[in-house]
Amino acid sequence: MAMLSFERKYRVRGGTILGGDLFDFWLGPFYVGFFGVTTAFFAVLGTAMILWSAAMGPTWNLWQISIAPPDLSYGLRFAPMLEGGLWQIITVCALGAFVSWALREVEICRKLGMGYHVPIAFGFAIFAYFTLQVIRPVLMGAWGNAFPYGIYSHLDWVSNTGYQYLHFHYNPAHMIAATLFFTTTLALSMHGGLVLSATNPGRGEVVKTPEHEDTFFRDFIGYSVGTLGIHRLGLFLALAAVWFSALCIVISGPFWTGGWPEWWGWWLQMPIWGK
Ligand code: UQ1
Repeated sequence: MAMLSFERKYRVRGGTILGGDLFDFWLGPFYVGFFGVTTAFFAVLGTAMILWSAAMGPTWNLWQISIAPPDLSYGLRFAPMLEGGLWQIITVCALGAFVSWALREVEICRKLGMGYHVPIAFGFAIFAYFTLQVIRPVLMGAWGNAFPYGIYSHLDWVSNTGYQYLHFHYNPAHMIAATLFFTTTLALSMHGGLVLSATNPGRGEVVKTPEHEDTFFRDFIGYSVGTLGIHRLGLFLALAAVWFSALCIVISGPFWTGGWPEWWGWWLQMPIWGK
């Protein structure tokens, strides 16, 4: 189906989940929608708060600007604007924009009669952010446990938080997350390489089929996961990586306060070692 007739068929009103016909139109190629407007609202307001906070100093050096959460002494209360209140508003705006963006994806899926895989995948990313900035700080009793908004400062937060548990690589959920991230890149590099090898066979050669792709892996390792299967596997690996990342940080503090190397005591104390 040519693109123009495809668009005439599918680029129609309806399928919205809130607001009915309100903002149910396109701006050039972009769908607007009720949630496009709420995304813009939260993004503009949040960005304005970031600029306000940056303007309060002490630096305009892009690498050094940092907007910190309230001090631990504020607990879970609202803080004055320049003492973490701006961080709190920015966090609400960020979540408002992220969730709005996901719901706009849902509405586009509904218009097209597609599955919700893309918004669900994005939902995992939102969930990871929510875990770091809301769930874990609430479990620990203070917004001050969340990370600051700054290029270097958020990296320092990751480093400091890691060392707080002595050696974060001994965190079992961190181990699983890291393994899943590496396996995701392995799967995508194999998939990208395989598809390009089949579609770029060299001058004068005919483009190859999915049967060739299957056969390559059957010859190579005795197994092909299949052309649909590799995409299911890729989505699973990526989402599992994000899930275990969220898990590895939410258990650090709320459920394990010691160093992570120490957690492995259960293994060293197993009766099988004798004494
Ligand atoms: C694969 O088997 C396959 O099916 C033909 C693909 O589809 C194009 C792939 O991209 C990849 C990478 C594989 C190999 C993967 C495994 C897990 C055997």
